[in-house]
Amino acid sequence: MKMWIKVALAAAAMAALVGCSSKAAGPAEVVTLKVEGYSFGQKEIALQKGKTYQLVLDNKDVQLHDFSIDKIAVKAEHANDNHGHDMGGKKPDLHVAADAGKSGTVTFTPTAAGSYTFYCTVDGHKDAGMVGKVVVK
Ligand SMILES: [Cu+2]
Repeated sequence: MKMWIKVALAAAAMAALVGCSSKAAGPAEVVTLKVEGYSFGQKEIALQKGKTYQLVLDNKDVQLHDFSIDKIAVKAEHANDNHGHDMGGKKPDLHVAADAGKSGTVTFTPTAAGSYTFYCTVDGHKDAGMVGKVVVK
């Protein structure tokens, strides 16, 4: 009986901790960008300067795609990892790739307001429509 109560209390404490940590430790706002075929789920993404975002590239397609911005001022770790592909020889400031049926994540904080073009660096994909705009205010 006592054991049961302990378990219940532990569970309650865990729930409280989880509830807390998601608020305290995670100022990052999750932005999910879906990819289906040669198309991003959103053509425009509005962000706030100084705020931290976790961008999730959710690739529902049958081939690798990425999200790239050539020039953007961001504070981030591994923002321009090549994720194992060559990015068409480019070195974008912000980049995340996702294999077919997988998702990729990059966490970053935009540090300057402006309008930035995002696109997929895989050959031909930008021309096929994989392009959009990030607006930082
Ligand atoms: Cu693509």
